[in-house]
Amino acid sequence: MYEFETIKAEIKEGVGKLTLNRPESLNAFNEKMTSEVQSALSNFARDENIRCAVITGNGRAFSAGQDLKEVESDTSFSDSLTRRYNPIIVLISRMQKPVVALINGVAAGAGMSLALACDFKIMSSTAKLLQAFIRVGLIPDSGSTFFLSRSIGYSRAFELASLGNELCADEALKLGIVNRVFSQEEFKEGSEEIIQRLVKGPTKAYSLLKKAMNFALDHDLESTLEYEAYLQEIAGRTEDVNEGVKAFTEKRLPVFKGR
Ligand code: T3D
Repeated sequence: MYEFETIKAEIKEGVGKLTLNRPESLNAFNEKMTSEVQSALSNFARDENIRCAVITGNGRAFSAGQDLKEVESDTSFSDSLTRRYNPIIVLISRMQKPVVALINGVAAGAGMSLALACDFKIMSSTAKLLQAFIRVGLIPDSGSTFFLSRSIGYSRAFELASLGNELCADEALKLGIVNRVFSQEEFKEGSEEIIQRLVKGPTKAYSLLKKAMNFALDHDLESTLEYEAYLQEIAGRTEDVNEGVKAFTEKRLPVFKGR
């Protein structure tokens, strides 16, 4: 357990769980919270005992994005994004383990970007996604243009970003923005089952998988084939591969150690 003011960060049985904890403002990001999220995610990235990271919100929201009460007339948005938000998105993308977003409630603006940056997105059936930026005259940031246009294509991404309408969980699932939707009653158990699958998986392979998939998004087939072969060589030398193959021949489930 790390000590923070605006978030909670705990480590339990291989899971690093970060809970955004400003429920009175729907977990909106103030200066302190962006810096604490950066620290917690850096710790999670370094800690080899953590094999899966989870990000969620306390109360009825995941996060309402930038704390609008902290925005002033001379705010430099470029400075704020470069210094505060962008490092968070990069930390998630580079984290050598799966990062799960547990979207317990509304995720708006940069809160939605944060969820989109995660590798696996689990949403409560009552939660909403909202590209709120345009409602206050801003454009999507913190990776929203990148993740949305890639996951659902330009037309739909443009619609969400330009109209700023709320997207319900079922629509988000249908569009492929999130991976699973659970009712409020099933949310804890359903998400725990997926987290447990990831935490007991071959962590090094997950990390290489993230690299390979991200590479494939903006490279041609031949470069991707070459990069896959390079990464597979690394995967093939892990302890977990030995265990996986041994378990197959012994007709049992593998016990991966993440090494
Ligand atoms: O600085 C930079 O780097 C720029 C970066 C920008 C990135 C961004 O994220 S821009 C987008 C910022 N976010 C928004 O525009 C969303 C604003 N919030 C809303 O639109 C609504 O609150 C929701 C649709 C998310 C939820 O609506 P509802 O009706 O369920 O709740 P509410 O009554 O609006 O909010 C409850 C409380 O949370 C309320 O507090 P109060 O007035 O009762 O004391 C409200 O002010 C507060 N709250 C909600 N969102 C924010 C917020 N306080 C500060 N900042 C917020 N973003």
